[in-house]
Amino acid sequence: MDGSTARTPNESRALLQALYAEMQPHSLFPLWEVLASLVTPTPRSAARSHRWSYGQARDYLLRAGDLISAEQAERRVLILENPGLAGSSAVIPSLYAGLQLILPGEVAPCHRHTQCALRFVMEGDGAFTAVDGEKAVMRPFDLVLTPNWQWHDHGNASGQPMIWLDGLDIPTVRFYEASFAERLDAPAHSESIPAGDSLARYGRNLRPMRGSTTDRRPARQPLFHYPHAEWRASLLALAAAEPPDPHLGHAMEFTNPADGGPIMPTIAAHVRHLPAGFETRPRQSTDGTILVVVEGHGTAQVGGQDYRLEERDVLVVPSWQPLTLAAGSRMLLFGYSDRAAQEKLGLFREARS
Ligand code: 1HN
Repeated sequence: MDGSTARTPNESRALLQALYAEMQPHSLFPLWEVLASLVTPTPRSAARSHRWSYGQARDYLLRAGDLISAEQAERRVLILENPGLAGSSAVIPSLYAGLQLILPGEVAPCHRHTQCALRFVMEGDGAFTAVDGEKAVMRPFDLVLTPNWQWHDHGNASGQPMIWLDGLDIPTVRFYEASFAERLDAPAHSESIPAGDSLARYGRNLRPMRGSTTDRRPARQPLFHYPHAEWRASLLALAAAEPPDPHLGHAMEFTNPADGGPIMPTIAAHVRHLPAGFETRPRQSTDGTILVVVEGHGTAQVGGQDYRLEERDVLVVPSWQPLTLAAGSRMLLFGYSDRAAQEKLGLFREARS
């Protein structure tokens, strides 16, 4: 029966509202009311762009250092929570960022979990992260990975505090409801492998001969330390050899030597060089990105918002917000994003104007 022609628009609306009210207790809802917000023509991130001043965050972190030990806290970290994602502990919807402090003599106890982590050293020299019992001695602006389900503990036998940026895929793992974690009975894993062993074996375009008994790291994640001295030398050599890409500057990705792909299944990382005075053209990409200023100063514009950038400041650029960077002096930047996961899912896109 065609009743609709006989009804006024108001009557139809009232009947629909009554229908929705009846269905709701049975967990049934009309798609046509929400379709446009579910399937948007372009990405609409709830995340906002934001810059954390390193100096300010550092002061709060050192105050926390007076009040709670790394061992008590398990990890003494200030979360960099996106102001558009309150309560989520997320810096972009898929990833987490935090600043971790480990004071001289402290130990952060050994545990493992299904979340992947990277550490990017902001200051201090000589503390370590041990991954499955192998120490990586950390220097400023080194990148260290703790891949999914590998035992890791941190210690600081140096005389100075160490602070690093933690990047994890916590919100991604939460989304998939796939979080598992356990503590080791001992505070630290036994030191079963000499420090620097994996870097020597897998970090120089070599690896132990296949089938040899010395090929001991997990086949898919053999390398977990990417020293600043090495990535900086590569980036500056690239910068000396050719003009910068108009949208990126000189940019190099960190790769996993096992397959040439991104460093971990969910997280990709890269570094950039911008010559003094260089301004990038606007670029949008679907991967929400966390940028750290390693050297120099400049400005960023993200979706029309302007930010000043000083050494060690952290900037978050949400999905699809146009980014331009202008270098006041020669700038080196480190960045990580969810591009690794997006590429696997066939979602990654970029637009250059
Ligand atoms: C973690 O394991 C570390 O190992 C740091 O240093 C931050 C945040 C959430 C969950 C695990 C670390 C973390 C974390």
